[in-house]
Amino acid sequence: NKRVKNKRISRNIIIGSEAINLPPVGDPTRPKNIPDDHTKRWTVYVRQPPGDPSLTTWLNKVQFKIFSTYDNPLRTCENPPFEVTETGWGGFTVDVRLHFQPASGEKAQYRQHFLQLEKYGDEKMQARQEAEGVVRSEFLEVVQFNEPTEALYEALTSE
Ligand code: SLL
Repeated sequence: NKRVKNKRISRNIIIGSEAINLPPVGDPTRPKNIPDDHTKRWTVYVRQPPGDPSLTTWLNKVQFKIFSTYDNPLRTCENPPFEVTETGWGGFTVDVRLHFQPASGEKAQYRQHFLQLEKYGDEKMQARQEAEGVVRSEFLEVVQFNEPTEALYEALTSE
């Protein structure tokens, strides 16, 4: 696995979450089998920015470590969509582990994402979250490969 000297390649990903309110207990449209204290449905995700080349050229697998009281809190996504959907009542920090294609020889990289469930930001932002019925929180993350293997370099520069 020879490495390409003096080269650095970066790719962008979006790490984000979306949360919506669940219908209250007693509402006939509330999904069944959800604990009474859960007020939100949320999704945490890793996505490619619009217009970017395919993530899976270099990204092999994503693990999301969610709050320890959930069943099987280490959730593994071997294929897109790289996301986890759950219900709950409170926000917490999700550990996001990015695993790269084996030919890349790269070690996993770690990121964190705070699962924002409540409206946030200035008045205008909160008004939009209210109108859309969704609280979304997204960050652009840069993933850098320093002196990538020849295989990874090939894959990334031929796309
Ligand atoms: C706190 N940081 O300590 C927060 C923890 C945990 C939220 C929030 C339900 C989990 C489940 C849920 O929303 N937990 O049903 O297992 O206040």
